[in-house]
Amino acid sequence: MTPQNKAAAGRRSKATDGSNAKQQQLDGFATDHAPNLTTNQGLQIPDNHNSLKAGVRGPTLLEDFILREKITHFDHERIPERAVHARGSAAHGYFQVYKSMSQFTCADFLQDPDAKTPVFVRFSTVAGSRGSADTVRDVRGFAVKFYTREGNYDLVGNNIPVFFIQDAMKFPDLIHAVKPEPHHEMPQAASAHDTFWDFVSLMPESTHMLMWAMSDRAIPRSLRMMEGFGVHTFRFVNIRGESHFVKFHWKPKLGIHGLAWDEAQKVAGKDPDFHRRDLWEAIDQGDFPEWELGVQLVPPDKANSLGFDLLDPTKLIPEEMVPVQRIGRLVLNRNPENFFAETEQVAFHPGHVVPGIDFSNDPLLQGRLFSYTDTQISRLGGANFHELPINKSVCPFHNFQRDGMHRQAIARGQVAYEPNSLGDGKEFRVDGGSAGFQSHPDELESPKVRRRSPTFDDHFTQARLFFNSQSAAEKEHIIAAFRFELSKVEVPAIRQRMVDNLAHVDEKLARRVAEPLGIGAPDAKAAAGRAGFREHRMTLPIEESPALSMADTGDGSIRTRRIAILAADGVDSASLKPIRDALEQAGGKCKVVGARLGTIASATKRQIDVDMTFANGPSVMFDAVLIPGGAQGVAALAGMGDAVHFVLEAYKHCKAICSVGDGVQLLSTLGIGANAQQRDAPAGVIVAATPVTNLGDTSEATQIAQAFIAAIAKHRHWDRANIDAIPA
Ligand code: HDE
Repeated sequence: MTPQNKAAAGRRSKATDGSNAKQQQLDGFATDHAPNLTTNQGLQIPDNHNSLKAGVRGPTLLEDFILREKITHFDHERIPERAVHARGSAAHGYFQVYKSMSQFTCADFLQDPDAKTPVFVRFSTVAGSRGSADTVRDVRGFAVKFYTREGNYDLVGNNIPVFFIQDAMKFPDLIHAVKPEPHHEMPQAASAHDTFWDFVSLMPESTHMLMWAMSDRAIPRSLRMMEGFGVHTFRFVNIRGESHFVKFHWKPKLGIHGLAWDEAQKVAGKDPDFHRRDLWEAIDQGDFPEWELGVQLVPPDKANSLGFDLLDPTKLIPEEMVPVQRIGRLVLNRNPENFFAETEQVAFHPGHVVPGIDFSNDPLLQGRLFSYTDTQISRLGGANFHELPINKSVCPFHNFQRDGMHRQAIARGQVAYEPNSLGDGKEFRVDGGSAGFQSHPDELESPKVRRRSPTFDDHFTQARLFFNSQSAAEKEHIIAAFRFELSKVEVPAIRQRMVDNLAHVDEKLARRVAEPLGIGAPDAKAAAGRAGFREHRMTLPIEESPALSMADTGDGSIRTRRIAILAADGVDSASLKPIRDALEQAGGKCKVVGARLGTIASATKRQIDVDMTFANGPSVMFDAVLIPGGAQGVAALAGMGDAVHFVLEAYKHCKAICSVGDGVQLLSTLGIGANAQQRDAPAGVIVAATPVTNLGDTSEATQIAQAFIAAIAKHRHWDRANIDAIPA
């Protein structure tokens, strides 16, 4: 057990709120380092370095069962990766409801505000392989397993509230199109290639999701800074059998933040584990990520008056039409002990529900209900994956399912069927009754058809709503993302088809996207003439939904934000220290970055530790940059290409930058500072040319630090002018 997990386990073992139920169960399976080595049969191994040979220089003997066991086990160490969502990172935690939701659902874990339900949450990218980079442009999976007292409940969602397709029938086609192309297995973990855009441009129903996928939602700054959504409409059912339609949301405490696209691509090379590391470190350092669970509730008699079909997974319910009620919180407070045993072997399934939660007839959800058990059987090697420690419910389970690969339970007795009278001498029959899970008695009487409902026909109104709701900078990012992706498409007709479709979202958007792509102007008419295009127009009571924008979200804190302090020999420690202290007090994580590890000497000959180098801690690893004063130190930085690149790149990626004393000069020289009067500094650039000695005056330093903190808390200054002119 890691020291941090040990400490967490110690805290939890005293908890009486239920939050430790899963941990206690997992502890029963944990193994620790032992002072000797044995075979899998428990036989002690005296020598783990040499195989059994016919003489020291002779051939290895087939008899060496110890060698054979070790190598055979190794040969079978790998299991198939998930067909989608292969790359993931996970953590343990708990969920706690704020107040009883009994009016709407009888789900036990949504009743008692004093109870904490253990959870395991896995985040993932969709298209890439297990070893692919974290920061690729992609949808993120957000899968939550609640270990409730009534059985496991899985909310298997994404960080985008809609999906590319409306019917499960198209899922294999969608995934085949986005995965690396089958003839040469390229590109890895990227949608920017012909087959993806060929498919989606022929499927106008994907347009709304494409708007989200081209937004900064698809390149999150951190897994801790993403929303989550159940996507489909589900049902809440209360004890009286009354039902409400429900959409689930996860709202991150830290706000919703993205990377710059250039940055995301660079991070993919500099640290492919960027998101995994960020999640691990935050939890390890006690900065537990937190989300609130939100629900949008729609009574059945209101479901048909929304202007769109609740069963259509390419539509969301604007929060301005049905507010999101925040009903509880999710806290992730413990890293897994073993990646394979937990993160890799966890098996989610949208069909894992508890009494009080039921499905809707969304045809995408209905297909998922089939897929997930099926995929686990091949991925985890048989039907007994529910017995793996991470998947086991914390409440007892029993039935007459028997045998199969890797069965763990030893079912005692003569009886493996129902009804029976031989189990414990009494007749045992489970045949109706009002206990346990009851399917909502939805009335169904319609002809069998293989058709799409006409109420699913509008493919553009909500795509437009999303675009209209974005800030100016967010709109620019979406346009740039479409341009980038389509520029990678080799067949011009596919690029053209896509911009023709976009003309139905927004003429200007389509024109701007088309401009650098070497194709004709967007042709809305041509799009309308193609197969798959639907005319239906829905009427929404709103034209913008501010809740769809990522701008200005979060609690305004800088907790866990990474700040680089660029320094070289001769740095002015009098300006560095008070600002650093203030940043760290506000929860920022500061690292001194220099040319080499070890220490540097300040202007007053103090030794300052260097935490990272320009090579191993480039600007894309940070949220903000501080350049302290000190003439000699700043002159040294100005002469280092890596340091200059660091500052320019941070500027181009719209990060907060603060420079004091002589540091100000560096920014001016690079053309990204203030004018000679220290006025008109670009957005998010804090300059204070105050003489170094005056910075010993802490109130001045505090003021500068506060301005810097406010700039970091804004996340990025996307509206910063002239970034295109910056070479980085
Ligand atoms: Fe999945 N999806 N999916 N999906 N999905 C899988 O199940 C599938 C869909 C989602 O961290 C697979 O265990 C079908 C929507 C997440 O382990 C597989 C359809 C949403 C994860 C599968 C969908 C999701 C998966 C692959 C359309 C958002 C990762 C491995 C009918 C609401 C869970 C596995 C984890 C994983 C099938 C569409 C979310 C193959 C057939 C929509 C977060 O069963």
